[in-house]
This record gives sequence, structure tokens and C-alpha cells, in this order.
Amino acid sequence: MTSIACAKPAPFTFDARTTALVLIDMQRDFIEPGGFGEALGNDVSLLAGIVPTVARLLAHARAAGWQVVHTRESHAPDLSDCPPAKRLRGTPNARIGDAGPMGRILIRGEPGNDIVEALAPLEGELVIDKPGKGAFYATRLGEELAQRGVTHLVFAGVTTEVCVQTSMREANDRGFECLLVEEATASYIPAFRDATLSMIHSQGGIVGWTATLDALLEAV
Ligand code: TIU
Repeated sequence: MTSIACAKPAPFTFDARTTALVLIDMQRDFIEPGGFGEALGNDVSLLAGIVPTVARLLAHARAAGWQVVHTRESHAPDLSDCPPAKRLRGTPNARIGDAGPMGRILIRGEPGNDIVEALAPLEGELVIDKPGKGAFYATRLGEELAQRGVTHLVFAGVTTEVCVQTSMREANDRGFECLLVEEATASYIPAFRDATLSMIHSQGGIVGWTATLDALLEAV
């Protein structure tokens, strides 16, 4: 067993054999210019800065033998899994499914929908395509984790208050013990990242724990 003593709000104890690293949506569509993030009017460079930190965390998880999960927010080419309530909202420049410099925005199989090169999945790692913000909604993630006996989830990725927070809340409701790595998550709106970290570990860890990457690496 491993324990991160200075996790918030209390020590986080886990067993590498039943722990998975869940990297949320570290995709070109959010992190590089020309994708969904920029179409929404955001400065995507705010997200690119965490890639080396997430790479350190990923290298550790691989060395420690954790199950690794990568998620991708993505839709079918015919948009049958993208309700108008999602497609028609919030995009002044381009919408999900429109053509862009990295292919059709947020569409499965297009270059922009790939995980960024520095974090490319390896064989044996789970890659979950998700049509929603949460990683459990309309995906096989719950079943895949149950089959592997996973009980603890360490989260990182983008964006903190949208897909990361939604996925972590879904996981908490399903009985997983969840920790978010503080410097391995980012938002286009940094104050929202900070607020999300506070929300997660408030009220005695109402939806989970947070810890710094250094604290996690020291513990293991
Ligand atoms: N817009 C925004 O902050 N995020 C998303 O649309 N998706 C994810 O967080 N992955």
C-alpha cells in the first residue's frame, strides 16, 4: 500500500494493483490551435503548459504498473451521438463536426481528435472515446475498470472544471476513491481550475482528494 500523507483533505492510500491513472482528453482538439478549444474562443496555450507534467505522471504510472486510461472527447462522423443541445451552443467560430485545420472538429478519427504526441497511448492501455463531458456516460469505462478490479483512480487532464470534474464526480458516485493531481490539470480559465480543486477536497473530501505531483512521487 502507498499513502500520500499530505494529500488534501487527508492522506490518500492506495494499492498500485488496483489503481488506474485516468488522463482526461489530452487531445490536440483542446491543446493545439485550430481545434475545438480555440473554436470556443479560448487561448489554448494555457493548456499546453501541463503536457510535460502529465508526461512525468504517465511515466511514473507506467513504471509502477498502474492501469492507464486515456479518454478522448469525440463524436461519430454522422454526429448521431451529438445532441443539438451540445452542438449548437457556445461556438462563435466553428462547431463540432465543422472542417478545421486539423480535420473535422471533435470527430473520431480526425487528426485533431488524437491524443497529443508526447502522451500517445501504448499497447495495453485503455483508450475510451466519450461523447459527453463525463468519461462514464455512454462509454464502457465502468465495465473495463470493474473487470480489472480497479478501486482507486488518479485523475489528470483537461479541462479541470469541465471534463475532469464531471468524470471525477461520476467516478465518485460509482464508488471509486479519486485523487486529482494538482499541477497535471488545467483550464482555459485558471481561476476555475483553482476553484475546482478547492471544491473537490472541501467538506471532508466530498468528491475526492487532491495532491501535488511531487507529493505523489515522494510517496511512491
Ligand atoms: N470547453 C472546455 O473547457 N472543455 C471541454 O469542452 N471539454 C473538456 O473539458 N475536455
